[in-house]
Amino acid sequence: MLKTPPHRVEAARTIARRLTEARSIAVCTHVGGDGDGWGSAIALAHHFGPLGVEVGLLAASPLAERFRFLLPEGARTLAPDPEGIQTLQKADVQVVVDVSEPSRLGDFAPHYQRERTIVIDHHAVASAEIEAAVCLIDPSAAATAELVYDVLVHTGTPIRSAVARALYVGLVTDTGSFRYSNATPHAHRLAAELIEAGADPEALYGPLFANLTRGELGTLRALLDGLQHEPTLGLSWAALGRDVARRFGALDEYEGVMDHLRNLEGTEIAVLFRELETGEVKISLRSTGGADVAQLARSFGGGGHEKAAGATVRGELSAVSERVLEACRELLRGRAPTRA
Ligand SMILES: [Mn+2]
Repeated sequence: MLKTPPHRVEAARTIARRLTEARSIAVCTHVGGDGDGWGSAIALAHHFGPLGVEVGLLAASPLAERFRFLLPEGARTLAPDPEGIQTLQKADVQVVVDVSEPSRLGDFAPHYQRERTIVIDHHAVASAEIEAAVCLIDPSAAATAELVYDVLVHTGTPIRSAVARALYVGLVTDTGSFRYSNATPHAHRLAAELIEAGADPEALYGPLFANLTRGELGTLRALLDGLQHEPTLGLSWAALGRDVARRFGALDEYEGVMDHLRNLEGTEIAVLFRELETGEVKISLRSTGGADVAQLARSFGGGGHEKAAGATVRGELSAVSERVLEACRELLRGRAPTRA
């Protein structure tokens, strides 16, 4: 079994005890939950459900189709409707995974009570944290799934294969399939543990990555057609108007698309703008070098990690994108060039 880093032991042990003693827990990840958020939440359901704990899986926004296969048999997720909110309010413990800011809990946000709230997260956030009784927060963790693993190890119950699979999904998606800087030796060791516990990387590849729809490929074509690149600064970006979403369907999962922007030679910051039907623009930022895009995202009311962040801003696509691009240029100009 992988050893929990010493600075995480106490919190992991406390959380393990509180969850084991609970009769009911409600677990929630952020709006637009990703592989790490849902993998972490569903792993908790798989682990504590069989221990007799009633686990409510809250969906601040709907569970993406491609993660549905991870759910325990017969399980469903609860929207922030009266039933979902009641489940949250009645739960002995309210667990928040992979969420750094209350606003990311959507309509569930007002219903948390500090003394019953547990936060497990790896985002680095300076302010606006969620108030909680116990926190296991470690920005050095590759994924929230890594921290959930620490908690589960301290319950004394072995990691079942369904748990290992869900945690592996968190790890593999948040590390970009073990390609980003968070693909640490510890993350690789954890991957080995999870594979030994029953996660099958090849079997997971299909539902996670080899499932592009024709609509998503159409979106990708539109994006590549409109790709912009400013080589002297290392800025690459593309903007997808509402017409693209109308034609090909809204893009739920865009990491694959982001990869094309990020992978363009000489790119330091990649930005994807997506115009939403709500009159807002969704901004996704990726940094390949030392630029901190989390800070940039925060200045637009968003958040995230140093190298992967985002925000949603009200306004016209062209106006919003020009403001964000100008901020990116300023950030890149202020940095010593790392590329010739
Ligand atoms: Mn994460």
